[in-house]
Amino acid sequence: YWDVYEWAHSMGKMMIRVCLFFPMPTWPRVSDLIHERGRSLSGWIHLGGVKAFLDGSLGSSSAWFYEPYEDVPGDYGLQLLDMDVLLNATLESDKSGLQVAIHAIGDKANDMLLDMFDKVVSLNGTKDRRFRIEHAQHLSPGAATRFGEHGIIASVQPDHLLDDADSAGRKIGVERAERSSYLFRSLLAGGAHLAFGSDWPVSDIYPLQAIRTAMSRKLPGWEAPWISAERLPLDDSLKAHTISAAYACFLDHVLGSLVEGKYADFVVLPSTSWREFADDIPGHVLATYVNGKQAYP
Ligand SMILES: *[C@@H]1O[C@H](CO)[C@@H](O)[C@H](O)[C@H]1NC(C)=O
Ligand SMILES: *[C@H]1O[C@H](CO)[C@@H](O)[C@H](O)[C@H]1NC(C)=O
Repeated sequence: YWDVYEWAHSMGKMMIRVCLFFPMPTWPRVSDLIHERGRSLSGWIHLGGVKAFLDGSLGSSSAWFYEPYEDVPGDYGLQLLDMDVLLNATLESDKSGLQVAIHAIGDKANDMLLDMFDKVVSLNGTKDRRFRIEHAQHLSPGAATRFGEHGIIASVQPDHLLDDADSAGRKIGVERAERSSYLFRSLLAGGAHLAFGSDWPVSDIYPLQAIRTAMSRKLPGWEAPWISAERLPLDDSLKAHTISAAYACFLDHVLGSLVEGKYADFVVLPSTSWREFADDIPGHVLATYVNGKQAYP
């Protein structure tokens, strides 16, 4: 779709910045495009890298686990790619300078990726790669700290928690669900780069709601949080949705914080203090500025 975005940009219609990831098998074409045009086609359109899927989702019982689903006996989920094929494509993409993002939801899928990343580093040395694991939703004991070893990005979507909090116990058992699910705080403590996103249109696109979910881990109407120890304070949630999300796209030099030299992309909140904001996260912003210009309302 990059040419569609370019068309929108040429018509002066772009109001959001995009960082595009392409299907992993197309890596030679993405690599050629970047060598020809550079990583930024404009201030609005950035070429990120390549993306692959190692497993499915919890909701469809296709996330890849060590232990079977409680509600589908004998079913461990789906492994969508052969690990040797994935290692080969990752090494090739990585050597050509592309950032690699791979979807993993189940604990086994996440461990297999962490093992594969270890291999890439041992075969091709350390460099600033910013490997991304998309979702990193269920982690085996100890996996959270392995993200930190190679500065891997846990690209997570707090609002998916709202879809799973109620059903995870039925799908994988309460004990497994509670020790493995959406371990945001453990990931940060283990040195992972924690980047928030929405996964829109699968989930709601609204960032303030994602921040609220990461802080409260409560479904509407719930009294108690789901896995209370993994709730994040405001500061960490804000960073995950701003500077760390920019870092996860190699765009933290131009986005993600309000400092001289970066784009003036920001919102005006109705709260009068951070304390007030944290106590009662507003349902709306007063205004949105993009590139220094008011874009909303
Ligand atoms: C990947 O596979 C291709 C085709 O089999 C091979 O030519 C290439 O050397 C492999 N690359 C790596 C990094 O192993
Ligand atoms: C990465 O591995 C390839 C062999 O697969 C080798 O040719 C290349 O020099 C390695 N790069 C680094 C930075 O180690």
